[in-house]
Amino acid sequence: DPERTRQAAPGALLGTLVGDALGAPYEGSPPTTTEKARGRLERALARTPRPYTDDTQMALALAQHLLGHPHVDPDALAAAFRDAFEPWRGYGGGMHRIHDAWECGLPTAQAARVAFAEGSLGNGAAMRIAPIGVRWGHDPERLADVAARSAQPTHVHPVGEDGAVVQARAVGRAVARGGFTPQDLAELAEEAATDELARGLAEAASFEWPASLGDPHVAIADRLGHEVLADRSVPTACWVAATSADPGEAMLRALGVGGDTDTIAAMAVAIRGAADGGEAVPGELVDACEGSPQVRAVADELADAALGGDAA
Ligand code: F2R
Ligand code: MG
Ligand code: MG
Ligand code: MG
Repeated sequence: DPERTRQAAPGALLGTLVGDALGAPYEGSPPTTTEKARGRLERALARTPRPYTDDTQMALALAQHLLGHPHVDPDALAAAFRDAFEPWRGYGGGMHRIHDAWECGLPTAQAARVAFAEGSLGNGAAMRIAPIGVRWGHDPERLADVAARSAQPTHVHPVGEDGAVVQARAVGRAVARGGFTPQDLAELAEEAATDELARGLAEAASFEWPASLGDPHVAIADRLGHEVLADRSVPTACWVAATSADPGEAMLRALGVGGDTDTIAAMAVAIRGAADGGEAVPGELVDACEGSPQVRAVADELADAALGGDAA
């Protein structure tokens, strides 16, 4: 459905931006109640524009790359990440070392192992993946293949790569179906390549929390995780997306879960935004973020590319 892709593209990319920029002040915060999460959001909105961080910077670079390389070329993508890199955007420690290795001319595959010999299992390849969900949401098999390739410059650890594939599949499902529910969590668990992601998603799919116990945020952070590792944040973001009625609620829930707040919010609001469309992402949140016109423009270009056919 072309109209769905046109709506989903800005939803997914603006969702990444809003979650990142409004979650960033609370990266590293403990989980809290919904009421206090509302306070976190109000304080973020009180001083604008909110700068985006590495999550959006890399998503923008990946989106631009996809326009010229729809199936992803890891060497060219590494060069795009290198050129976009601004060190003050809050990158992970391993990313600074990989960037230096690129600057020193190390081949992509070697640079990907300079920080951690087995590769990074951080959520950095997942946090930036929404453009691939938009571009390939109509073709799940190709989507998984392209998502895995997009992780190669920075996240060659199987868990880091699988986190990226799972998050791409989640956005892709939301793009293709215009919805995202707990049933999707169970299906994503079955498709996961690693035990770590499969376990986290299965736990997310079966998580039950009686309303009488109050907000689930502490229990979610404990059981599913809210840390920087892919298997401790991607299932959490998928759970937030599946249990929120709209992108605004996903933003609040992610602020409540805390921990790697910018990244969990970026991933959760991207999925919810893809499912509900760009119009469903509150304008007040979008307008508060640095770079929203640029993100909107590249989302439209990506939708054009996705609708242009698979031959590209
Ligand atoms: N890094 C942050 N936030 C904290 C630092 C910000 C700082 N205060 C500042 O302002 O500069 N946020 C961003 O990083 C996350 C994405 O990380 P990515 O791209 O995966 O990076 P990295 O370094 O590869 O992995 C992150 C950490 O995970 C641990 N780790 C990864 N692989 C490991 C391995 N094989 N063995 C052991 N540990 C591993 C390390 O602690 C890494 O540093 C997002 O939250 C983004 O917002
Ligand atoms: Mg960040
Ligand atoms: Mg190519
Ligand atoms: Mg983060």
